[in-house]
Amino acid sequence: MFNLILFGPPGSGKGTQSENLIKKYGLKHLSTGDILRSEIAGQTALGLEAKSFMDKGQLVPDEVVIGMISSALEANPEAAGFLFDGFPRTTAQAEALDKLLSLKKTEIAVVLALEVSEEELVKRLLNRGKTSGRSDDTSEEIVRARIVEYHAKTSAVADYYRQFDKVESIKGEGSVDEIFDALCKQIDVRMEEAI
Ligand code: B4P
Repeated sequence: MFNLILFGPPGSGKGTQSENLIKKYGLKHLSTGDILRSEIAGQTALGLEAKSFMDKGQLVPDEVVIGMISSALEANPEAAGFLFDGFPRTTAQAEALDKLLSLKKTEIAVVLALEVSEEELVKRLLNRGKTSGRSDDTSEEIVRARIVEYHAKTSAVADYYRQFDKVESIKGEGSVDEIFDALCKQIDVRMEEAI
C-alpha cells in the first residue's frame, strides 16, 4: 500500500492536484473538505455542526474529522493506497492517522507540501469564490482567517512528519502541469524506495 499526504495552506492547489494524481497512481482520494461539504449538502447533524466552523474559517473539531477518516478507511479495504487531501490539519489528527494506518499494517510514505505566498492564496480563493458557491471563499476576512488558522494549527503537521524525514517541499506557484510534474517526480522516488 502506498499512502501520501498532499499538504499546504488553503488554496495551495491540493484539491486541484489530487484529481490528477489519483488518476495517475490509482489511489483512493480522501478529502476531508469534500466529505464535510457533502455532509453539509445532505443536511446531516455532522454537516450542520461542521458548517458553523467552516463558515467562520475555523477548523472543524478533531474528533469529527478523525471519525470521518476512520470510517472512510474501513469502507475501502481494497484500496491500493490513499491520497489524503486536507487531512491531517492538526498534530492530533496526524497522530490519530498514524495509529489508524498502523492497525492496517501500513504508514504514510511521503508528505508533499505545496508552498504558495499568502497574497497568491487570497487571490486564488476569492477568485474561486466568484463561481464555486463555497461560502468560505467569498469574503476576504474568512479567507484570511483560514490562513491564520493554518499557521496556528496546521503548519505544525509538517514539523511532525519532518522528524520521520517524510516531508518534501514543492513550489506551488506556476502552471498546474508544472506543479503536477514536480509532485510526480517526488512520488516516483518514494515509490522506488518502497519496492
Ligand atoms: P478544504 O476543502 O481542504 O479546502 P482548501 O484548503 O480551501 O483548499 P483546496 O484544496 O480545496 O483548494 P485548492 O488549493 O485546490 O477545506 C475547507 C474547510 O474545511 C477548512 O477551512 C476547514 O474548515 C474544513 N476542514 C477540512 N478538512 C479539515 C480537517 N482535517 N480538520 C478540520 N477542519 C477541516 O484550489 C484553490 C483555488 O486555486 C482553485 O480555484 C484552483 O483552481 C486554484 N489553483 C489551483 N492550482 C493553481 C495554480 N497552479 N495556479 C493558479 N490557480 C490555481
